[in-house]
Amino acid sequence: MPEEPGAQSLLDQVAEAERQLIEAAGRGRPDADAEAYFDAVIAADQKIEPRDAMPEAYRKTLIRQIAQHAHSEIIGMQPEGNWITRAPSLARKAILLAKVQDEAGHGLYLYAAAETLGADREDLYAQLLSGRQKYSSIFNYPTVTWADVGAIGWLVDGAAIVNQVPLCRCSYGPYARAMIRVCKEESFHQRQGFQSLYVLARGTEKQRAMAQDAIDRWWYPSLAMFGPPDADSKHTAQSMEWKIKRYSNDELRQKFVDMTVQQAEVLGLTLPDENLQWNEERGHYDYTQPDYDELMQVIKGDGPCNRQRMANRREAVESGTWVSEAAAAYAAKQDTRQEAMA
Ligand code: FAQ
Repeated sequence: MPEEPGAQSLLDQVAEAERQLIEAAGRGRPDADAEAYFDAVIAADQKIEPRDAMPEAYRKTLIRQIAQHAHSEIIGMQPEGNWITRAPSLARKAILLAKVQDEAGHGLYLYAAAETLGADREDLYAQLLSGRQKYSSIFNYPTVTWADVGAIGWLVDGAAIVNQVPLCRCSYGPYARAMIRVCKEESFHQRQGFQSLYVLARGTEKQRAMAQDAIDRWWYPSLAMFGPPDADSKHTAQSMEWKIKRYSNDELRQKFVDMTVQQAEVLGLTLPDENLQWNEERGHYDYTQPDYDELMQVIKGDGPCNRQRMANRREAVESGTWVSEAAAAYAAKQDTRQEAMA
């Protein structure tokens, strides 16, 4: 029981408060019981927080996934960034600028979440540049027309939301909390993509054809974003046991197909799959699987734009070094001034 502070001197009260804090920090989290504590938190659908003991493999899996996710957001700025100077109107340009800026923000929340696991941000950047850590396959495809920006918003952000909404319930607190804001913003991104394609689909014949061509090219790479089929997914079973992932790759892919077919009907555009058909028995649409050999090739670095994306990233780091050096020098100067004034 905590003691009443009444009769103690102030310093005694501080010492007692410190003792109680140490006792509380130890309570329920003794080293010997760390594994049982982790299992109990996962079983109770509670959150593991940075202060909690966790299996090393859980920590490593989270760093791998969160880092890959963060890199995807940062590299993902490139395909759409390609159209900022060529957006067809001031309004479209402002929307696209805001969207690309949001992706940078998502990258920052995610790098911060990885840091809570003990990862070093500079090290994560270095691993991206050396190719040891990956980013989503989808950002290795080119954006050749303006309609590709709409298709990315509708299909790529649409797939990202289907994948990421369950991550809001991920067992690791900082990742789950970051995902809540990310998902709200992705939802806006998806709608702007849909709206942009909706306008093109009701424009001239050329505009409609451009929108259809973009969907034809982005459909299968978007399906591949969900990862290899469950039978070949090496991490899914363990990640689901740890409640990092809540659904398998194939379950999420199916959810995305079911949702998107109906939206394509509203757009009045066609998804490029002759086998798309409602299956009454399964209660889902049947569809043609993406080419998983192509996915593996793209992941390995052999997609249409892998080299270009990495070269741009390297160039951005090199040409931006003077900015971060100047910012660090300015911050150090401010600290020195404040210390002198204190
Ligand atoms: N691309 O055993 P699994 C966005 C790798 S953000 C590249 O199934 P897991 C927003 C996988 O890492 C898009 N690699 O793995 C936006 C593993 O490799 P490793 C990014 C892939 O982790 C929109 C190996 O294959 N989203 O779009 C891919 O259980 C517009 C075996 O696979 C996330 O990162 C792939 N498509 O499941 C931004 C979401 N698929 O490390 C800008 C979080 C698989 O063993 C513009 N991540 N791999 O060498 C996840 O949900 C999961 O990590 C999966 C993969 C579902 C991606």
